[in-house]
Amino acid sequence: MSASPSVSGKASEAYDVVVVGAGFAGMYMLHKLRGQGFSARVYEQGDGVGGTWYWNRYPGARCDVESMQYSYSFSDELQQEWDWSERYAPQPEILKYANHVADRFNLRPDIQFNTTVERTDFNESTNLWSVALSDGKTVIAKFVVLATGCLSNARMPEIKGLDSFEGKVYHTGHWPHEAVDFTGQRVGVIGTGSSGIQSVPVIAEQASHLTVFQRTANFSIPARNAVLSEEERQSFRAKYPEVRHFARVESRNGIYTEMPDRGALDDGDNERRSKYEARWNRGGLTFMSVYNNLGLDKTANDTAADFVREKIAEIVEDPETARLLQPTSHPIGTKRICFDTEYFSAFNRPNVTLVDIKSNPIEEITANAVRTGGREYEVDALVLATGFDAMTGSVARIDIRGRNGQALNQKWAEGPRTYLGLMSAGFPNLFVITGPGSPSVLSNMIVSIEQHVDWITDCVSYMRGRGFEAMEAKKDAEDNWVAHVNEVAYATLYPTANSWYMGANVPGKPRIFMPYIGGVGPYRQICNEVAAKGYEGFAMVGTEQPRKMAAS
Ligand code: NA7
Repeated sequence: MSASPSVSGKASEAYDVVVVGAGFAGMYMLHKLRGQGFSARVYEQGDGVGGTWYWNRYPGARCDVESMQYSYSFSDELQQEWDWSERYAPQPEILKYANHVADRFNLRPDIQFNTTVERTDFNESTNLWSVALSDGKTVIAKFVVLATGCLSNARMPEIKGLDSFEGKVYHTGHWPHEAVDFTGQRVGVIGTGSSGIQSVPVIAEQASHLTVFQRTANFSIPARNAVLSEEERQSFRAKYPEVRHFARVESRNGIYTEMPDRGALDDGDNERRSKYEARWNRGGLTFMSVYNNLGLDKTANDTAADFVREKIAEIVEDPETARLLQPTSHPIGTKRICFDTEYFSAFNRPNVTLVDIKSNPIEEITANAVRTGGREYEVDALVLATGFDAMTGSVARIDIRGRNGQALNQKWAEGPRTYLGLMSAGFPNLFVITGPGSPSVLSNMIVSIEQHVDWITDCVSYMRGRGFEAMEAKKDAEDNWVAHVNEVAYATLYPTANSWYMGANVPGKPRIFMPYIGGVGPYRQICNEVAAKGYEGFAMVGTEQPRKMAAS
């Protein structure tokens, strides 16, 4: 790896760009930077690529965006040659795809695995970052890109006695690489978000008994997963130009689907019901886009929520279990809606019990049981499907020091502050991919990742071409953006839910609606306009003059 002329001579290793993480964001970032002649090095804490799909190996793990869309678009050869086997790809297949991409584009030589970035400091006199690694080395970089993922910091719940449990404890977000077989075991699952909802039906088939500990009932729509035929793949591939264009430019969530043109209350009861029924039967993520106001108007939202609650009551045979499974704590869609395969019907099995830990919180975990409501539920193994310190958790694990030695964790103590979700004032040349303040987790992540990577690459190429040494978000631009992110969020129902979007799942985390809800298409347009105006809202450091960096 040759260091670029602009950063060489400062340390044993120096790069134009250090990228943190080798998930889908880090891999594409590396590919794109190399294509522009930048020297780049990726550090990845795991021993393989894939990011969230490397860690989340729990039973039933599957993407909730259709596989033909949850895939890179930057290479037409890649999207034409890869055969997705199912409508929603299972985790092992997505991980195989990530490995295929790493091999196909020869990314591995520039990725250092089993290495955590522990600390990074900005040097104001040289405008360079020093990056301290878990292997004891420090490398120098002009730019640091945090491709650390939004759902990669698995969160252990604080439950009394958890350490004293003598059986095996698994977190869905940190699942072992070898297969886990629960056959003949009494298993307890704590948590009923997407990970719990996907894993429960699979574990129920193996376990002698499964006890599901539910704090908050969740809305879930049938995924209607199915094998993809060659004809289906071919017809989708043929329309890729249209699909990708729509997802990037026109959509709100990075997904190719119909755009609703009316609100839920514009239809009569029968018409509305038949539309919900059709979406329920179609399955998947488009349920919420049957109408254009489900995320905005509580009365409209109630019509969709009531429909799903009725469905749950129809599926679940025991009325008390059905009642507990019917979500009432939040409007539908304001916590990430789930997609399942036989989740609710799993509770009709004689070997599955639902325990309400909202009314009776877990008192203690003992050596072999979970105690709640004065009763002990004996289990041989515990599955913690308790989620993540989402969006900011993985960034917070790195000690990032910007101007004047300021810690990013300190700056973000009251909640993340960014301009466009891409940069934070006081931290020059430090980019975040799909960070807080960008559409991120409210979108098809790969669409948003590609947009950020392309924008960042254009930006550093622009700086190289003009000889700028550093770039930094201006404070007023950041303040305005944070205000805008809040304004659009609070015009919706989303902030009314105690969701991980709000940081509400982590005790003590500030309650801020973190992603940008303004939509993928409008957000891209804003980013493009900022760039077209010479990176409006960013301060460039250094005199504008053509200078050479690597390969320029
Ligand atoms: P989520 O969606 O954050 O779900 C976590 C679940 O665990 C949720 O039901 C929580 O209840 C529950 N939880 C968390 N902490 C506790 C404690 N201490 N005690 C009991 N129950 C607890 O994480 P997932 O991994 O399922 O999904 C994350 C995203 O991945 C998902 O949205 C998709 O985008 C993919 P709560 O709701 O907080 O009451």
